[in-house]
Amino acid sequence: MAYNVQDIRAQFPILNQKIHGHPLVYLDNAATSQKPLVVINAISDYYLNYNANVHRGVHTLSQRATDGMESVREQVRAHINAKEAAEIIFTRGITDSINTIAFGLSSIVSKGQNVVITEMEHHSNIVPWQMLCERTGAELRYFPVNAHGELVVDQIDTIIDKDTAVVSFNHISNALGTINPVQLLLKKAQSVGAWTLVDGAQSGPHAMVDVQEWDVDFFTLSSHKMYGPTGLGILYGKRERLEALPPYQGGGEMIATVTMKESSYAGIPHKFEAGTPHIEGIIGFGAALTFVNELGIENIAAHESELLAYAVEQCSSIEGFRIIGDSLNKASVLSFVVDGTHSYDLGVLLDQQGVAIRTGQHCTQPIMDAFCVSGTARASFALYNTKEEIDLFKAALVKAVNMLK
Ligand code: 7TS
Repeated sequence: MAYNVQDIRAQFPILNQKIHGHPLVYLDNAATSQKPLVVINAISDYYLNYNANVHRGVHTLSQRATDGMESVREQVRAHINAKEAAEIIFTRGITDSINTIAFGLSSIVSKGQNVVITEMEHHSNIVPWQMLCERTGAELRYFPVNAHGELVVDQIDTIIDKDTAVVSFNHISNALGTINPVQLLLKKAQSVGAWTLVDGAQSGPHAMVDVQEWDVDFFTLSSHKMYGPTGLGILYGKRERLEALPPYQGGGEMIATVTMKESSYAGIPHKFEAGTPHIEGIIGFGAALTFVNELGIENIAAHESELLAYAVEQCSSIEGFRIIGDSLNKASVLSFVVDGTHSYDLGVLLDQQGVAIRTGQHCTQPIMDAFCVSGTARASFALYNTKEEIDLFKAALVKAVNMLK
């Protein structure tokens, strides 16, 4: 199927509006993507026709809702090639997924061991590990980043050693766009028997991942960055790893038996899904996955790479324009500063011209510090963006810079 961006845009009515009198140019996709009609319709179909709680009722609506939710679990399994659907846990988001694992490892990681992350992690892949290290006395280590925004892996044999308990890092950086050498890091981590986690927040919408090929222990995705609803994350875990961890939260539906004295827990995935799940979100995410897969993630990635190359070419002529993170291997994130301006001011002036970008630290303060910037302006491209929008973005940026200098 030919990639027809105008047909695709017709699926996203939100894009067809004016902001401050200008056509909306939405370039904040790394924060959250817009939702196509098929997702919105799937959610409204759920509420119009089969809203009920899941795994609880014998009645027909509850059965339909349960079947709908469980069919998405199977869809996600197939999407990332997990061995079984029980290895797919529905969480509240990437943050919730990582906290679930970091909490669960509290009684497994101990003093004398270390936890390895990277300098380009989102705070949600830093703070839970710092908290784990505080609880256990383990040491937190990280891979530094070079001037191109790539991981420096020369010291891999000293950073990951026989005492490494956990290695956790992102597949693609939200602040820089860098695509990390996942298999290199995983192989080393596996050679010392460490637990491994890959944060796929930014790769979900751009790259196909096969968790069995990677042989990773945990992999997490965000629905809302993949054209699905907010408030939903996917946590994949290998059966034996998930079974070895205690549940993160206690409550309904995660138990086998409860007496006034004690409780025993259900098997996976339910052990990690206490309480009523985000049923509408899961149903909507199923529709989002179908949408993305019908377009083809490779086709989407090729379209976005073209947009990134075009944006870089267009913006390079702006005086003082500096890209933060110019690895050759990167996804469609353009993080930049313009010397003599503040990213926040650029963001406000772009918004006044209809262009939505993100500014600031992107919840990645350590990598901002490493680049000695207080923050960046970030344009991130999605499957519905066009070269015409990049022309509007560039024109708006030039105008903003001229106003500020
Ligand atoms: N990890 C990465 C790599 C991310 O990009 C994000 C969100 C998260 C984790 C956290 O996801 P959450 O859904 O649990 O909040 N990143 C961004 C961003 O770049 N701008 O806003 C949110």
